[in-house]
Amino acid sequence: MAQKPKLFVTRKLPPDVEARLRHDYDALHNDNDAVYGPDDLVRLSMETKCEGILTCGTEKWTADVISRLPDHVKVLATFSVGYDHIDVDAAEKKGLIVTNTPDVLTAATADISMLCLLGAGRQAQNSEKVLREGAWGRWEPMGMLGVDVTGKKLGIYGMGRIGQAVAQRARGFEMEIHYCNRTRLPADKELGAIHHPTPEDMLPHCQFLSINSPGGADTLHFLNAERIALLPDGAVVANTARGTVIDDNALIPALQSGKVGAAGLDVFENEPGFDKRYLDLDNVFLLPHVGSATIETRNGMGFRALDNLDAYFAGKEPGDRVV
Ligand code: 8YV
Repeated sequence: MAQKPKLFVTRKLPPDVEARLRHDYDALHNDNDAVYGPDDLVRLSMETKCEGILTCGTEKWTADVISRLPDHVKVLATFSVGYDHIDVDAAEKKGLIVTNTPDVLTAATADISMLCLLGAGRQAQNSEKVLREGAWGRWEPMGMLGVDVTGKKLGIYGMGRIGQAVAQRARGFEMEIHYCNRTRLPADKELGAIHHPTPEDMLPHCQFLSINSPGGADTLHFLNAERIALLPDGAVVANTARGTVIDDNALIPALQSGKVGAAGLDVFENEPGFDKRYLDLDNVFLLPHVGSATIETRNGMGFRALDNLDAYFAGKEPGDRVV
């Protein structure tokens, strides 16, 4: 019987994914689910003599780590659609194939964008707190007031797969969809959404703003003080993309002043750390990066990553090759 390919799996994955891994690969698993630092990544790649690595967004594949990988490592499959944790230029230089997991988490992440828009808009965190703290005294005409989502203008920054799925959901709330993308979508994908070639053009329309762009250098601190100033007063901001897209030093004062009425944040710069000043604000709805956190979606991500690895080891082109 042919030898199973050697794989290094950096995190503990859902049981059905682990079962397929054990069936098809000679893999080093991470049963304790430790998060490996740069030296561990290099050492374990060497010790396992692996040809493939299955990683998550928690591992940082910097140019330094990639340059120190042994030459037998040929393919790095990430269990994520985002790949800002991988220096793709360094990977390309080393001839390392990188794959990701698009499509399978589009719906789950778009759902969480809507949850952030609704949660922040309706101040869900404060309502829940009142119940948890046993402080629900009486119904009040002016108590727990949020703002309507229905019928408002929603701007989507980053109209890729997830942005389009947010638009589809927001249409159910009768929102007027605006979007900012380098290229305009064809009519069958735009579905009446209003294209803005620049953020500066779109932001003044955004009673609600949903950030669905990739992370990385191109979008670093996109939502800065100058751009926040362009939003309508009291705008609601949701981010399920990457924390780096928001400059916390600009958003936090805007939330304090009420310039930004509320924010729903699922992602943060320097996760699992985050700017603790958010905790002092009652107009933020906070989640710990759960965009793709459903069992169906996490299975889909694992299977998609394995499909890519299976293709590579069968001598075929992986479907989701990034470099
Ligand atoms: C994941 C994500 O939870 O896929 C992505 O890019 O941000 C999340 O869905 C995480 O990165 C898993 O590795």
